[in-house]
Amino acid sequence: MRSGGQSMTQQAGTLSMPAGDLRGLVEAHLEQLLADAAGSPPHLHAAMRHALIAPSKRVRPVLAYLVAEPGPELHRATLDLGAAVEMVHTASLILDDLPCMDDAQMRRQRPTTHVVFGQATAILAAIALLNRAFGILAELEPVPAPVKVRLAEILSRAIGWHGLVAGQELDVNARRELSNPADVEHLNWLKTGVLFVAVAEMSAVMAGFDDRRVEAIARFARHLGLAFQTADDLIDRSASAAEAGKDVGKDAAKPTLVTLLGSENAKLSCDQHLRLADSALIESGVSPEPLRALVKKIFERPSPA
Ligand code: GRG
Repeated sequence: MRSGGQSMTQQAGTLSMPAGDLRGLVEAHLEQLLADAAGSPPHLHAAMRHALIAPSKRVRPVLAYLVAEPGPELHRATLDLGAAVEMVHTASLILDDLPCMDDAQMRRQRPTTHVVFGQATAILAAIALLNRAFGILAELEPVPAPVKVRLAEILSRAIGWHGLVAGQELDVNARRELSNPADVEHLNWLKTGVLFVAVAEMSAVMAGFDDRRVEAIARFARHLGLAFQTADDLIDRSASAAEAGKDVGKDAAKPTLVTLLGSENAKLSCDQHLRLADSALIESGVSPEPLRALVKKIFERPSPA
């Protein structure tokens, strides 16, 4: 289950950390990686920092760590991998908030990146973060080159024209015509599920899981991602902007599982996905308790950070 034949004692230090402390570790790591941007144009650097080093749950990098359960040998690489996916996620948030997309004013408890730095720099900051994510994967140590190639392939497919980008295109230009909950759930899969699955799958591959365990942890992440998006839609309807740390009510007139099924049925759908996620987690052989604690923390409160 654990990489590099590490003993429980060697693992205990980091893996027994509460998710909040692991989030602190992730944030310190993001700071370190962003130091590489020192010397880039200050306006661009500040925009990347504004978007990336901002209050966030850091669900994806924490997920990466709890799936891999790394020993000392893969500790840094697992943080790198999670940070790479966090950079992609942050890039997607910057783009999603632009006036031509969601036209959002607030994100991660701050004014959105384009509001502070202008649209041109916001777009460039997103491209720079997206680009750096693949550089980080290429530089992972001590990960063998064929494994790094597979990680890059998983990430590229997840965010590309059959993944995140496709989801955003449908969201911007086709969502309003959706009337079937299954179609909405497919959109949720593309916009949110694919990146959850990618980070879990990448982490499992890097940690050396066999195919059966990779499939099970990917299934866990798929159900978690679908539940997460529905919870996000419930927050959009019920939380205040201050609680959510971002604009809310943006989806009130759009088809979501909440607007199509009603809040109560959307909550039932969420619970069903969480049950299926838990079964897959058990099948995966990954220590369930830290991930269950993460799931509990995510779903117990409306605030994103
Ligand atoms: C290829 C970078 C890239 C983007 C292209 C713009 C775009 C396509 C996609 C946007 C997808 C998007 C914004 C999906 C929403 C996903 C979601 C649930 C966001 C909220 O995530 P949290 O709650 O946020 O994890 P924090 O701030 O806590 O990280």
